Amino acid sequence: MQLQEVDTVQDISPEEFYEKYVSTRTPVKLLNYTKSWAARDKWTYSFLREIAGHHKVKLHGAWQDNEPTKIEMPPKKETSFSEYLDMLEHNVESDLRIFLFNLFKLEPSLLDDFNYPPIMDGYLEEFPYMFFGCAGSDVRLHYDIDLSNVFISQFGGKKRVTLFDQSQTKYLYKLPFTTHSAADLGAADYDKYPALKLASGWQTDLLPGETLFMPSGIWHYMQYVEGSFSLSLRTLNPSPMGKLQGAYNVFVIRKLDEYFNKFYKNTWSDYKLRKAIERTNEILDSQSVEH
Ligand SMILES: O=C(O)CCC(=O)C(=O)O
Ligand SMILES: [Fe+2]
Repeated sequence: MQLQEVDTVQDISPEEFYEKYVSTRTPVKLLNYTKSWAARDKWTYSFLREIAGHHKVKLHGAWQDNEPTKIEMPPKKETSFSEYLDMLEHNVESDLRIFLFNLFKLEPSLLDDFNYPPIMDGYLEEFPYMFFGCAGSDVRLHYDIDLSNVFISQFGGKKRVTLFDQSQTKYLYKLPFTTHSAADLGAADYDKYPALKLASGWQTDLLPGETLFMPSGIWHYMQYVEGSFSLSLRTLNPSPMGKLQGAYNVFVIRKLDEYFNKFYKNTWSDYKLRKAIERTNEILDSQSVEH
């Protein structure tokens, strides 16, 4: 794999941002996106414990323990949010994560601590999601099914992000009817997934106070190097075709996958994994013939 560092910018006008990063679908780290947010300094572990520690939260385990082609993950256990935040703060090594957490439904006052920076239009303001993970946990390689653009701002500790644009899909063992890869990038098995070696993308360590812009359709793999959490704000794909494709993925492709999973169970999973490997390896073979 060839991985380059992501660009970093302090301040940027919406026009320049659009031209350089949105239209070219290039990721970039924004150091001042959260500059005016109270959350930037306020959202410490002790503050979150104080305000929301009493809530019960559902924790998910390692995605690798799921069947490789099954995307939906049932929770593994339930604890108090406070107990979980202690684990993050002390960098306890564990697979436990919380994803797509709308903490603001439980504690709406937290909504006052951030805004939607006008670097781009079209924010999906009903869905300000949070993601939490213990040191050592990871998020499998995927791109977001709705094809939205993501601004993901980091709190509490370090997260390593590996990114690939859509041109690399051919090397990434995409499972049919999903937006996920079959491969585990954290423990890449090049015997089983040799084409991964040909993929080129980006890698960066996201630190507290930094925001990563992930353009629509970009593949991302996240490693929680330290216990940490993020707030992810989304904007809709600006092009009508992109919106349509996003809606089609969510309402048609995902539904079909759920349906086949239910009725064909293992046969369906085996088929998807076989196809992911076959398709990618065919590309690999055709390339070695060309060389
Ligand atoms: O950081 C995470 O835990 C996952 C974030 C993610 O996949 C997203 O914001 O789309
Ligand atoms: Fe994602």
